[in-house]
Amino acid sequence: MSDAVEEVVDVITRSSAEIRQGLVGRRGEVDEENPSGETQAEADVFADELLAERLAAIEGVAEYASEERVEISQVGDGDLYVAADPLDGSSNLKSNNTMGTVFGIYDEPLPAPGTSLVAAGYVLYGPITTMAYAHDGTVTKYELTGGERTVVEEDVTLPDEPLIYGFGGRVPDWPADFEAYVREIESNPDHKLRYGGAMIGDVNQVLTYGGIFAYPALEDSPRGKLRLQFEGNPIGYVLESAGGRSSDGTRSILEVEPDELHDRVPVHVGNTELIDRLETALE
Ligand code: FDP
Repeated sequence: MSDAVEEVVDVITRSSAEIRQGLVGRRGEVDEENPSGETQAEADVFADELLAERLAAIEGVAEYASEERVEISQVGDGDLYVAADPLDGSSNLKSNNTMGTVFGIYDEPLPAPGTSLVAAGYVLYGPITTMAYAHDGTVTKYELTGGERTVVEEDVTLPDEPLIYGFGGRVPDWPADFEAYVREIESNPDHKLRYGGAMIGDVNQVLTYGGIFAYPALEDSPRGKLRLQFEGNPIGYVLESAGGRSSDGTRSILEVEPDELHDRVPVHVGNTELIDRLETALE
């Protein structure tokens, strides 16, 4: 791993302690929308500004882009391009449930396809703060404390027997073929529903127990809800590095060519067998 990539991950590690602490007193909304038209929380803005400032100071970083800002910030002349969702699942602030920080480190100017990711990962603000980090085809899980990372598991792979399923979007808005697939998944008595409304929390359950998470195409939103650069690609990269699959419904999310920075993409990630079946169901 290059020194600059390592530095980006170190900065996110250190910043996560402040982002977590910064949630206190910032659970309200600001009078602004993000580029996808969602109301921003005070903590969204705080986390974005913190990461922008810290990542811009790294010599190897050329661009910083996030779900919370319209434009790409040109921050230097390095060869790394960082995209982040500084606070994924921030609608969970009000109820004090799990949230995360998602990041992708690309070697091409943004917007870029997931095939140009050199590393990606996420921080999970659960009862403890953890990180799942993928690079060079492997995933490592860490516990984060005092700005430091401690390895808890190396070469993380998805368990062979899938246990968990969780699907976003309102059921009446699901296309009929997707709904039929879901009914088949839930008819298996070995499968259990887990859905918390923050992608990172739900994906982390899948990485831990095996299974599938999806935020699918919806009847009136054929590209679903989640953003390709900031959510779909990094999560696809992590799950594929852990031996699973990602799909936009027909192919790996990492192969989707972006048109615009804030493009959305249907997200399906999990055990290979379940994603293969999903693609067959959506054909
Ligand atoms: P949020 O709007 O709270 O930031 O990033 C979007 C996201 O959360 C994901 O984390 C989550 O999976 C999804 O939206 C939840 O959407 P629904 O409320 O439609 O279930």
